[in-house]
Amino acid sequence: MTDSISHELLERAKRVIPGGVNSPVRAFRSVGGEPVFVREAHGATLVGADGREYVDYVGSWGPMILGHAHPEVVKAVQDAAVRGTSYGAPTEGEIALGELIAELVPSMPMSRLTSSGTEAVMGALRLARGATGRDIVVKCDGGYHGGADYLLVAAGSGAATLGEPDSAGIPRAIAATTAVVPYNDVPALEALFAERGAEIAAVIFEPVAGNMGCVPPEQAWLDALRKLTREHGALLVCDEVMTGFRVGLGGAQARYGIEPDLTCLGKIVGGGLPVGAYGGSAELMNQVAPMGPVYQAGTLSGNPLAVAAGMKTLELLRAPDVYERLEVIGAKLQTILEEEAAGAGVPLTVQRVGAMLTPFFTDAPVRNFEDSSSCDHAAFRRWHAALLEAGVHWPPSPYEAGFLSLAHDDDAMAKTRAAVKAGFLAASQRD
Ligand code: KE4
Repeated sequence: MTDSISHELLERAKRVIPGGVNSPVRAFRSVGGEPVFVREAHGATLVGADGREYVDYVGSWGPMILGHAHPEVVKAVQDAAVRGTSYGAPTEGEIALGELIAELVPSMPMSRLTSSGTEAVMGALRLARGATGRDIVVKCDGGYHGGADYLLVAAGSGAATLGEPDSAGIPRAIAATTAVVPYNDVPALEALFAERGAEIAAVIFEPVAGNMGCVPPEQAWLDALRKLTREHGALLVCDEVMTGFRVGLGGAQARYGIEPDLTCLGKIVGGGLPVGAYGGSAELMNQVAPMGPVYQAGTLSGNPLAVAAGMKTLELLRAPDVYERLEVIGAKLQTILEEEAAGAGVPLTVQRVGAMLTPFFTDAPVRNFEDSSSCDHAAFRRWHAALLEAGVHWPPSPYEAGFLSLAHDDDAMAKTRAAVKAGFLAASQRD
């Protein structure tokens, strides 16, 4: 049990919320045990309901790259709140965020804000289908792009973690509009386009996979994605909800030189408040209502508090050397994991891109969802439980990535090394 107060809160929560959580992965179902109910968080530290402190690597699943409760972000939200929390009418702040997105992500000269990554992805793919007049969307096995019906097909993240790659409630006719290929698998992509290229509206992919664990893209894969979509008149949709502003100020597309037709953002772009965005050329985006026939809307889209948090977060990420510092911090954690696993004789492959990484309990590289699913998840479970016991809050799934922030200082790393040492000792002792 995590702590008695969290346990009591979980029992109370389960009476009014499915599983006691508002998002399945938070329930710890794939690692066992019970979640920590959070009282507050600051920097790299999470404070549980009983007051116990943890070094946090969930980071709200990516948004908290500056660290929790950054004082300048908090102030930006407070200053916005006293002017009103939502208007349902346009504001100058939304223009400023759209202009900043266009500056930082040149493939998005025009964008539409939403309240989640799921909505951003839904908007982008509806636009792709509307613009091409085609129905088929291609995704990767183990790729996760939020909760749209047609994307919960061989999904990663929560669905895979729960061992149910296909969700109940998805009509067969809807699932049939989605084709699935393994990540990093060029022959499979070529075969699919050879067979169905004329039907394909878009390929959506994570430019660094983060929902099968952290799996970097191979260059041949990136080249094939762009070449085949262009050849067959399909759109390339880059889902940067997780990687946007995480693996570089311009996202993964800047890091790897990807030229997408549409990009989806989320998480960091809202600085911890609900913001998603999708965007691309004006030619494409002006097909979205009210300018064109593709409808998409949202009561709280562009919410002034969320926009304030996002703007301040992106402004702070523009400071000099931010991503060099994040690279150093990420490398430090990777070294700790590799050294302590070796010391305990535990086979481990750490895959990292900047400030996101995953420890895979295997001695082989992980190139796709099948590789990720073949890792020793029982060892991960023992490792995760020992870390929590030792005061480190790691994402409760072997299919997720750990997220670092600028606040993960040497003190956090020292605490992490001690916890990780205990974790690999536990992992080495079979059930
Ligand atoms: P949201 O609707 O949860 O804001 O974004 C969906 C989404 C879209 N695309 C990618 C690449 C994503 O990683 C996500 C959401 N990520 C998960 C964590 N892997 C969110 C955590 C959760 O579901 O609670």
